[in-house]
Amino acid sequence: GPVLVPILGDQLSRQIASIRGCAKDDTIILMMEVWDEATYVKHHKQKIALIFSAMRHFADELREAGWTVDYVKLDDKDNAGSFTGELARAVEDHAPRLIRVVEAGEWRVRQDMEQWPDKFPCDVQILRDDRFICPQPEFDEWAEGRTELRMEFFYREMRRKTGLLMDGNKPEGGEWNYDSENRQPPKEGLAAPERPKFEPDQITQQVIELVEDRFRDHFGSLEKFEWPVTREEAEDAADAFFAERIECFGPYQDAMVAGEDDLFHSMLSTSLNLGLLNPLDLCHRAEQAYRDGKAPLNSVEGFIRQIIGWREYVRGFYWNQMPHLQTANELNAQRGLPEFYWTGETDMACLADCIRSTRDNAHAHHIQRLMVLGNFALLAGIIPRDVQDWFLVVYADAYEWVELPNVSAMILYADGGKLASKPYAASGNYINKMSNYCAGCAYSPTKKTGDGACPFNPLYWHFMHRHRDRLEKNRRIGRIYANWDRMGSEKQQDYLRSADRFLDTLTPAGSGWARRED
Ligand code: FAD
Ligand code: DLZ
Ligand code: SF4
Repeated sequence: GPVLVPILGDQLSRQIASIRGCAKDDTIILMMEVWDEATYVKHHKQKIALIFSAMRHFADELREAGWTVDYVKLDDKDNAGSFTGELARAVEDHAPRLIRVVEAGEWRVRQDMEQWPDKFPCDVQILRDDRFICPQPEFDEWAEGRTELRMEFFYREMRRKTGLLMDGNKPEGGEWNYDSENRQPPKEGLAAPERPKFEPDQITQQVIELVEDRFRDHFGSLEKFEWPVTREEAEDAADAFFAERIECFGPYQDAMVAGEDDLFHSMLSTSLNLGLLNPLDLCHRAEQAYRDGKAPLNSVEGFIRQIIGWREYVRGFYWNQMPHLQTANELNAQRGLPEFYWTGETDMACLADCIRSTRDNAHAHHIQRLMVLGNFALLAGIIPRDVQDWFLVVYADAYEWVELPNVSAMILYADGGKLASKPYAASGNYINKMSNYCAGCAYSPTKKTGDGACPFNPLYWHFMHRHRDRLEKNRRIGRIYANWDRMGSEKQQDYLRSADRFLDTLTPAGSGWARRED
């Protein structure tokens, strides 16, 4: 029999290890739209449409290049509904001598995959996903014996390993990290050049109809579907970023402007995670822009750090810390996710705008996820599992390997500080400084307590107060307790009462938003 090569929805590259080295006349590529994957959480409608459309386009690309593709659509009559079920059908149909597959990106799917050798009567080869720059054994070795895993040190190793922005064995420009130059608040009227929008073609339109029909009760809008769905479109999106936006990417990386949904961000995460773009290629292009004098070092270093630093690092961290990362709750957060995360109905202008963008675009940029949506969940003490589900559902770029470390470890400190040196807790002052949200808000960022005070202000002190035992020992945060103690008990009680009063107004989300009830 032939070689059977299953290609999962986030492995859409002709350079993927499972295809490399196969012969076209001796290989059947299997791609499967399955109900289990589309519903293990109730993904944003755009996320499902994006993945199915990109899969269908990739199957066409493979066929045009002469490959044989067995493509199972969601509505095919005999669709078994799961990867393992569909593989069983394909084994029956094609009697392969070998199943050759690249390891799944997520724990859930990898558990299934590891059963395949026992389930099927042929050899099964599970290959490393070499789109990532750091193989897992290398990460595990780096992590071994360290109690705190800090991205910065890992990142330097990756710079040396890839040679990106290196000047011999020194970092380009003398510093490894130019983050201090990447914190400019938005100036009045800050807006970015419009990025290319990709009109849905016939394949995408069909998929959109399928999603409207079969996933009607999932979160999110399909009205504005503009994602790149092919390698060509993704390359166009990257071209536009390197031509028009990378220059300001660095300085305004942490800025937020109401209604300006992507500012100078690359908007390439969906294409990267699907496999339409290669991370190392993008970094080389960024470096070239710097070498050609088209982009400043702080922008280029910042972009490269997000990719060979953060992106590689969270993936290594995920596999290093699973499965307990999924259940970690070191701060013992017990409050259910507020309903407004789904409905957007809140008087807090910053949260309302981030949720609106999330609903309309299946996207919010990093600082919105971290310092608005994430910061609120941290301060309000939302159950990690609820927050994880939300982030996994709502973003078109969300896969558990990248979502979970960012949510559990980065924003919620639920791992007790293995990843982050301190919780990213901030009051309204930070959001006011880095955005124009507060001008249009019912609350005042400068009012500390009582009616009309920005809820982030009392929540911040409520959080610090309730976790004093743990955080006081932290060198990077302990100092703030001197401020707290100086306030005196009347002021302190004022803060705590204001926070409690606000927390009492939160309506927890009903069940059924993130997970199916049946
Ligand atoms: P840019 O700002 O242009 O950054 C360039 C690239 O760097 C991104 O495309 C991405 O691949 C990478 N990157 C940047 N920050 C991170 C990071 N913290 N972790 C991993 N990669 C990073 N990113 C996802 O791809 N999927 C997720 O599910 C996801 N969940 C997140 C949840 C939270 C709570 C937070 C704080 C961040 C999350 N991120 C996630 C990281 C980041 O917010 C997105 O990658 C980014 O907003 C995507 O937009 P962009 O392509 O314009 O990014
Ligand atoms: C996210 C997703 C969805 C919604 N649907 C599918 C699908 O039907 N078929 C598929 O191959 N992949 C899908 N995916 C992406 C997978 O969940 C992704 O490949 C996992 O990360 C594998 O670990
Ligand atoms: Fe957000 Fe507070 Fe500013 Fe309102 S005042 S936009 S709630 S930070």
